[in-house]
Amino acid sequence: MSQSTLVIVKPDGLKKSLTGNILTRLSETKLEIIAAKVVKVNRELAAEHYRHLKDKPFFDDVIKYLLGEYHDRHKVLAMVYWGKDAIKKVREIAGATNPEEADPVSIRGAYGRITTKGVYENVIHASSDETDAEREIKLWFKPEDVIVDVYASKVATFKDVTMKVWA
Ligand code: IDP
Ligand code: MG
Repeated sequence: MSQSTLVIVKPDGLKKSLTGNILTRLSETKLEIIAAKVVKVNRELAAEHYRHLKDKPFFDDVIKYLLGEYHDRHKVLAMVYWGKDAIKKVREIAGATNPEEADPVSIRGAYGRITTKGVYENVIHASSDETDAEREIKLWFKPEDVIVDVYASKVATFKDVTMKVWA
């Protein structure tokens, strides 16, 4: 069954110039990229993305990490991968959450680390199930950013919408 999954190259991945290596590893899945953008993450987006962790002792660290505060790289690369069993295939190549326990040939096993402060710098995010994938993709992307209609959308007209346009 075709699925979509959100992949994020986190700030450590960008700082360490790992984007090319990560995309090469992910291409082993033969999945299609159907959306991609560089995002300057704000606190609201990070907190909503990690809302399932809000009661964890490491919640503040994980927010700071995604915001780029530990890497002086205030950006991430967000992508949607699409195809058969996309969620499982990407999670397998990503590896376990704890980079020290992850398979050494997985992305997290090869490139991740736990800092002396205890932050899991595990290089990428990958959605863990279909419910999370839908919630996360709708959080990070607008319907027109995703070139396959993976979720229902509608046309809405707003009065007095202000937006930035090219000068
Ligand atoms: P996942 O990213 O493998 O889906 P989640 O449990 O959803 O794992 O946690 C989200 C992120 O929070 C992880 O990728 C990692 O950066 C961080 N994290 C999770 N568990 C811990 C922990 O026990 N200590 C420190 N950071 C953690
Ligand atoms: Mg998760």
